Amino acid sequence: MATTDVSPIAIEPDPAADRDHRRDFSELAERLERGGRHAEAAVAAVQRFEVALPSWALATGGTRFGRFPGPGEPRTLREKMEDAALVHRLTAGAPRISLHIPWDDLHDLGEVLNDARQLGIGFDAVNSNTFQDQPGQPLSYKLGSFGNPSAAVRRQAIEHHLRVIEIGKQVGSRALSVWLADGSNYPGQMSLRGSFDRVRECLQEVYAATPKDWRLFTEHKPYEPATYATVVQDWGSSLVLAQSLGERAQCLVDLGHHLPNTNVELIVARLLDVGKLGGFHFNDSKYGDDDLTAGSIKPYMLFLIFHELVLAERERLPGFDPAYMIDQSHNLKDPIESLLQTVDQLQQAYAKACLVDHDELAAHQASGDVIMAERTLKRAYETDVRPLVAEARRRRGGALDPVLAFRAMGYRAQKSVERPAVVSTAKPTHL
Ligand SMILES: [Mn+2]
Repeated sequence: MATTDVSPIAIEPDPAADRDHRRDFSELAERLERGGRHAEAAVAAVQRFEVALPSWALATGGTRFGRFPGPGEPRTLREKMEDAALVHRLTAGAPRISLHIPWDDLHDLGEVLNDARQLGIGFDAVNSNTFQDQPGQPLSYKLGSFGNPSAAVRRQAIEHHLRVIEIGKQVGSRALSVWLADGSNYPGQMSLRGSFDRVRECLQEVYAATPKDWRLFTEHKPYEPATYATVVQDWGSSLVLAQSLGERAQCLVDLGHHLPNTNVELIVARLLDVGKLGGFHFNDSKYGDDDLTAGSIKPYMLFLIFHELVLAERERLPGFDPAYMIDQSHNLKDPIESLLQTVDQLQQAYAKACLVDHDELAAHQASGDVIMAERTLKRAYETDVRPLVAEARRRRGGALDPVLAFRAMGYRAQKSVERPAVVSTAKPTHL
């Protein structure tokens, strides 16, 4: 899954914007230098940052009340990959797409691989789906998949995962992400321990079928669709699963999959501590699993999460290799614009975290200076790093301002002509 700088899509040069940028960046670099911090190290870090795009986020999402697609949306996996390639071209930070099976049409894998090669797009983790019944499927997941009391339903769910692994092998994936909707809506509906044991048992079989260089990610979620007791409802349950499966099983933290006010950076720290942080599904939420743009509601939390990640990177924690992916539902925004905005927000949060003076912070922590310790973090967080991330993108051939560059190139208008028929696929997007 080598990174490839993409494609023949041209970004129109804007000499005035370029001149302003160079001035802004050199002023920022100079100001940071005066405070003993170094812009170049942060630029280099942002240049290395990569996040995967989920195939389902390239078209408009929706709620159970409705879906309002826009013109020129991708109708096929090829078209989704075209859009993903553009997001990478403009942000220089999103070189891979994450497939969802069976939402993505993979009947001609040779063609899919050929398209991906042409577009310079790689494949990230593969995602299974046992939270919906598929056409022609003999047994229903209404009462769960791996946690279902019926052995036949569990077998069907396992077979699906084995197929997903086979597809993943062929496209060069290195991870399987499993999110289970299993749970109950009413007390007494299912055995709380029995359902968890069944899930663990099924996952053990799936884990054993993954190649030895793959990771298996389990993702927790407190509620929805199960409103009373989700089987993998919290990071504790996810951790128990990962620990009982083996070394290659790790926990995925979907930022929106937490109850309001949960301290997610603390969860990240705990998972890092036991070597079980697999990666992230980036998004944001105000109330619950709102699937909003990362950084749109709680940017300080996003920064504090990246702070934990930068610390782990600096300390070279054994096995630290987080997989980054976006998992959002774009119900109102143009999906491409929202993804451009998201990658930019992630680049900014990472850049800010790279600007924390760790020696200073450690000294304030050791002497118990609460005010100065917090100020050290806030000084990094409050730095306007926009010129810094723009510079990182520029050096990798991306755009200074991805959203403005996207609007200037008229891509959506062109696609509205090329992609006239909007396929109505009102699929749930809250993985
Ligand atoms: Mn997710």
